[in-house]
Amino acid sequence: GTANIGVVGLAVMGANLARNLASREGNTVAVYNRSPERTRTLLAEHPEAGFVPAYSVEEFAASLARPRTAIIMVQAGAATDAMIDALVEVFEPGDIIVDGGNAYFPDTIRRERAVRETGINFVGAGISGGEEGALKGPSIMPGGSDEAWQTLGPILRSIAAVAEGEPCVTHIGHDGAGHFVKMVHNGIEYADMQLIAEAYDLIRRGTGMSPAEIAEVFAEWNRGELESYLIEITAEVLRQEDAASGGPLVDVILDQAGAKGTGAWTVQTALSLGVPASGIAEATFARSLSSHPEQRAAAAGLPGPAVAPALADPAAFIEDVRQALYASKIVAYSQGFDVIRAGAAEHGWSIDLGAVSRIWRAGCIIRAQFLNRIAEAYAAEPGLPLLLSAPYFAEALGRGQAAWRRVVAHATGAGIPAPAFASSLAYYDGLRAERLPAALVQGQRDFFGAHSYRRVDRPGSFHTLWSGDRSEVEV
Ligand code: NBP
Repeated sequence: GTANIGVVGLAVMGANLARNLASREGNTVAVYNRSPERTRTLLAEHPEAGFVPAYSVEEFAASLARPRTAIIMVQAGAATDAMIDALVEVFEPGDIIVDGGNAYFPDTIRRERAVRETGINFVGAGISGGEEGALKGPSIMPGGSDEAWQTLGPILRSIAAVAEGEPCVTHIGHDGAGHFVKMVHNGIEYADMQLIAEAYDLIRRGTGMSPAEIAEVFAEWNRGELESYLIEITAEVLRQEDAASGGPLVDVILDQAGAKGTGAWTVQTALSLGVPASGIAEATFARSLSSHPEQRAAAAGLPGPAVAPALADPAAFIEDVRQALYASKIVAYSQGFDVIRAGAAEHGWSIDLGAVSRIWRAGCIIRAQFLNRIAEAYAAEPGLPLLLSAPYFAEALGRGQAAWRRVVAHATGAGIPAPAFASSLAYYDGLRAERLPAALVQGQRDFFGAHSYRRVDRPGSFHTLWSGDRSEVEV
């Protein structure tokens, strides 16, 4: 075979990734798709790419130079399993199968274990950036073995997005580590989007500004510390007029947010790891709440505040919202990195958190200036136990916390839901509290379940004889 890399699955993501690969010096790309029409169309539309087409997996395997390296970009789930099985039949030990789809990381762990038995390398690689990223340069999060990374690294580096001269790809860790980190990326994306949506809602309902006027606010914010792709596209969406109604597009879009499951996976994973990823959870729940029209109709008549609080100074309020957004964003990212750290410990992955923040600076949906600050925090202290306690973030939170409180107070007073703002603030206050009412919870647990408690003044575990003479015994 003559091709150094192959792509299986030529729907929009696979076709774009194949074109990206073909456009890089030194690559010859073999392409295969279950139904031959897609392959023919891709070849017809992109003769410049010099693709080597295959119409069976046998032909595909024969077209690849050894060790064969193929990236699967088919529908996640059963289709991915089917393609892996088919490639395992025609590949040989030392070859590399990459799953670039959106797999759930436990599936990747399972597939890696099964494929490894055959001597073939299996790499689950999270690829972020959507269609455009696949074509022009995505952020890539590969797992799998060190051996596979030797071959795959240079190829992936050649097609990845570039941030400040560095390709946005790094070997995340073994087996499912790449898909795990991609999952958390999406969870953080949910939180970031929800925070921006809450900021918009608060400004709109607080000041009465139009979406087009609020677009200018976001455009302005995009020139400061909030600079990011999501803030940038928010301005674009808010500016958009609807041709049919002549009004803002955002006012005619049905207000029920969809989800493909990666936010829920992140929250489920965080729960089982015992990591309080409350910002991501609130963002995921906010989408669920929006998507229950029957419940929203049932609640529509429930009372809100009798008198809406007036805003004395709308411009000052907008600045408060900006600071609250930045503070809440710091919390969401800190929580996301905690999920990665806990997942790495649980699964035995050695994940460089600073490197993760660097490969998210370009190509992916959460790309932002802000990620440089995270990279700097981990560079200064690789073992940082809590991202938001790093000096830069601690200072920013200290600066923003008064505004954050005013915004959450206004939201609750006005009856405007701001679950991600409010829960992030509660998380911040919970962490910094000298004493938590967890002491009372422990007392309750000891009362009804004899679960025992520890004391602040001496070591050991203790139980109060609640149904006896209420003396304390050591257990
Ligand atoms: P789709 O997810 O729509 O899948 C279509 C592809 O899967 C076609 O090539 C189709 O072949 C193939 N396929 C199916 Br369906 N069942 C198959 C089977 N049993 N055996 C072999 N092939 C099968 O494509 P996509 O939207 O390009 O996404 C590809 C992957 O990338 C997915 O995992 C998706 O979740 C992920 N994705 C990522 C992003 C991102 O931003 N990172 C965006 C979009 C998608 P056919 O032509 O013969 O039907």
